[in-house]
Amino acid sequence: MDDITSKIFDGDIRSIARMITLIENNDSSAINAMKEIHKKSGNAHVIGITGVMGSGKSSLIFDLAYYYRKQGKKVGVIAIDPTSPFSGGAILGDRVRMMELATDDNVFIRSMGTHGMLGGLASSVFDVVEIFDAAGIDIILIETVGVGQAEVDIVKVADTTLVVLVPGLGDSIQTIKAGLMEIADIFVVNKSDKSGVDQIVAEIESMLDISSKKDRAIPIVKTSAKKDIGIAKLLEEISDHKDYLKKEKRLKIKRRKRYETELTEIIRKRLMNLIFDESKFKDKIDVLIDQISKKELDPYSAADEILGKILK
Ligand SMILES: Nc1nc2c(ncn2[C@@H]2O[C@H](COP(=O)(O)OP(=O)(O)O)[C@@H](O)[C@H]2O)c(=O)[nH]1
Ligand SMILES: [Mg+2]
Repeated sequence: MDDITSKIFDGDIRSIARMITLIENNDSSAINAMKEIHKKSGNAHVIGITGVMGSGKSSLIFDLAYYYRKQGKKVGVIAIDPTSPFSGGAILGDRVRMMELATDDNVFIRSMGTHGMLGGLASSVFDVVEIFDAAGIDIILIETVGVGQAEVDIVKVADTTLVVLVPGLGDSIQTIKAGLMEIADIFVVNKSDKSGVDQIVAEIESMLDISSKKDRAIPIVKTSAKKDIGIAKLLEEISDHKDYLKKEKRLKIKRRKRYETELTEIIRKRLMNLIFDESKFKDKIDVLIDQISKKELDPYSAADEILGKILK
C-alpha cells in the first residue's frame, strides 16, 4: 500500500485508478492509506458542474479540460452520471478534442455510478477528490446528474459551482428549482449558438435582483460548447471566483463545510454497517414485506419489529 501511495503522489494514473477502486470496495488498507493522502491534499480547485440533462455539462467539461491543459494544468474529471459519455476511463465520442484528451496522461477521468449514495452524492466522491488532489491534479471537474439531490449537494464538495442553463426551456427559470438557482457561483448559459439566449440571461438577471443580496455579483457567462465560444471567459470567471474565495478565509470556511459533510457521512455509513446488516435480516424482512403487502402489518410497525431486534 505504501508503494501505491507514493506512486499516487507521483501522479501515476494506474495507481490512482486502483486506489479509487479499492476505496469504493471499502478496502481497509486503502482506507488506512487515506491518512497520508489527506495530508497531501488541499491544493486542487474543485469545480462542480450541474444543470438539467442535455444542457451540455459533459461537452463543457471537455472544453474546460482542453483549455486547462493548454495552461499546463493537470485535470481530473469525476462524472456522477451513468449516462455520461465518460466511461471506465475511456472517452466516447467523435470530437477530435475528446480523442486528444483520452490519450493525455495528465487528464484523469472517473465515472461513478449512483451506487452507495448517501443523500445525493456518492460518499466516495470525497475520497476521489482527495486522491486526485494528492496526485497533483490542479483542476477537478465534477459533473452531477441533472436531477435530484446530487445537484444541490455538489456545493458541499465543490469550491466553485457552475449552474448550466440553456435557451428554450419554455418558462425556463420558473421551472428550475429555487435550490438550484441559489447554489450558483457562476451561471453558464450554454448553447448560445441557439436563439433565446438574451431572454434567459434577462430572466437570470431579474431573478438575481430579487434574490437575497450577496456580497459578490454572480456572473452570467454565455457559452457554446459546440462552437467553442465563451470558454476562455468562463475560465476567467472561475479563476476570479477562486481569488474571491481566497480572501477573508472564505475558502477555509468552504473546506471546513466539506470536511464536516464527509465526516458525518462516514460516521453515518459506519454506524449503519455496524448495527444493520441487511443480509442477517433478509428472511425476517421477507416475511414482514409479505405481511405489509397483505395489509396485515404497516411499514412502521414492521420497522419497529426489526429495530427491536437490533437494539435488543
Ligand atoms: N447547439 C449546441 N448543442 C450543444 C452545445 N453543447 C452541447 N450540445 C449538445 O447537447 C447535447 C447534450 O450535451 P451533453 O454535454 O451530453 O449534456 P449533459 O447531459 O448536460 O452532459 C449533445 O448532443 C451536445 O452535442 C452547444 O453549445 N450548442
Ligand atoms: Mg453529461
